[in-house]
Amino acid sequence: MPEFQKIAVIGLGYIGLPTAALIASRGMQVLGVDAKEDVVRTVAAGTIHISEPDLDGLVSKVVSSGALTTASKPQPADVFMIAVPTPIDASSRPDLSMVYAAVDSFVEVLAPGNLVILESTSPIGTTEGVAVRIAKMRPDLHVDGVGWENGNGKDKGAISVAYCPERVLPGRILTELINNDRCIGGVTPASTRRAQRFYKSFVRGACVATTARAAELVKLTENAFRDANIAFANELSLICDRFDINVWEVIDLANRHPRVNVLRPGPGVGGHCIAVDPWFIIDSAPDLARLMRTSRDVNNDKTRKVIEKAEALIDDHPYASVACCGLTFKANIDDLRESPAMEVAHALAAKYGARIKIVEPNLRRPPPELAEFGVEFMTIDEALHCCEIAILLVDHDEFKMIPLAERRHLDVIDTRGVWQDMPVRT
Ligand code: SAJ
Repeated sequence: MPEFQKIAVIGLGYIGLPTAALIASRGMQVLGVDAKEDVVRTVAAGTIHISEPDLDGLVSKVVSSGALTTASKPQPADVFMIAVPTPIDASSRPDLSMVYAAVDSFVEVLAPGNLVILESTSPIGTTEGVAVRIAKMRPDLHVDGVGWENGNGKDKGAISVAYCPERVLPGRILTELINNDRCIGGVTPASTRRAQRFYKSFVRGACVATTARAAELVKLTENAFRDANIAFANELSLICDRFDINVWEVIDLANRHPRVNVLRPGPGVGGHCIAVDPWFIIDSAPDLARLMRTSRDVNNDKTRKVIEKAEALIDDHPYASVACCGLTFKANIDDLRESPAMEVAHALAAKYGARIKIVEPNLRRPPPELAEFGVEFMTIDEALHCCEIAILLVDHDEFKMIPLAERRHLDVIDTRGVWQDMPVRT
């Protein structure tokens, strides 16, 4: 009999839902669990509540075949996979309440031999904390790695606990879920091996074994590394600005060096990962994580600098209409989470009201927090027609296609280097 037949995925968000659908398509029986009733209903109907290429077809298929069902509470299963958000609170400290709530939701239905996997981005030590929490709440069970009498895989009935971070890029989630390498860290080597066997049943990439604590730090390292590299690019853009040098040209030329790869400056760093995850390291080692802390500050500060620069330009042209081009946190998606473009548009809308026009080809209507300032939502063609200033905030394909002749009349702040063929302010 296969070792893993019934899988419960707790959290049907950007990671949980694609993972649940993928596992269901590999012949396992999956129960998708979410605390939000509307999410449970949407998925149960074979539809999706997030936008991700090819996900709608896959979910519809596995729901209609019966391989994926949904519920608001977990039921007994062989594997419990936790994929819930781990945000930061108002003081930039990790908020793990949803992880603990997920554990508490299935702890009563855990049975000997079950495998518990945490996929949510988590501070070092969280997976061990999950194992200890389960052991405390279910003293009748053996939890691998907790207590001297357990561990090392000797007890076949032990609960295994492991960490395996997701690393997929929004927009490429299904492809990357299958093909990316995974790092898998159990609270003991035996737990690692069990989790490895599970992932190998649906992942084509390598499933590399490590410890739970190392796996937690690997995930945080990836995003903190990217944050620091973007901070370098953002800092460079400010230096170039001061000396009136084109930063895009500098980066292009520097990157011709075989060992240099400067990333692209922007209006700041957005999304639910890169702007958040470094805090998980900074919070646990504030005295050591100096570069990571500075990188966060540099990237946040870049957004404020863009706002100041836009205000100066708009104040110089008191009768001009201003197009804010793009609101999402990166190109060609509809996701506004932690978006620096949104922060810039919000500050300008609050100050200049109806003079601000919003162009966002990936949304059907302006977000309510902008609409309240009386800003107009329009297409790029309308904005080219009626605006004298453009603040380019996201490098959407629709903007890249506008030829110089159609935007020559505009005064531009190009935060993404899309319209480089005209005088550029970054
Ligand atoms: N950005 C720049 N300049 C760049 C690259 C990105 O300003 O050169 C900005 C983007 O505009 C955006 C932010 O950074 O605002 C983040 O975008 P991203 O494409 O770098 O990353 P995410 O947040 O979509 O996904 C990241 C990925 N992590 C890494 O590339 C190390 C992804 O693989 C992770 O799975 C994901 O975080 C996650 O869930 O943690």
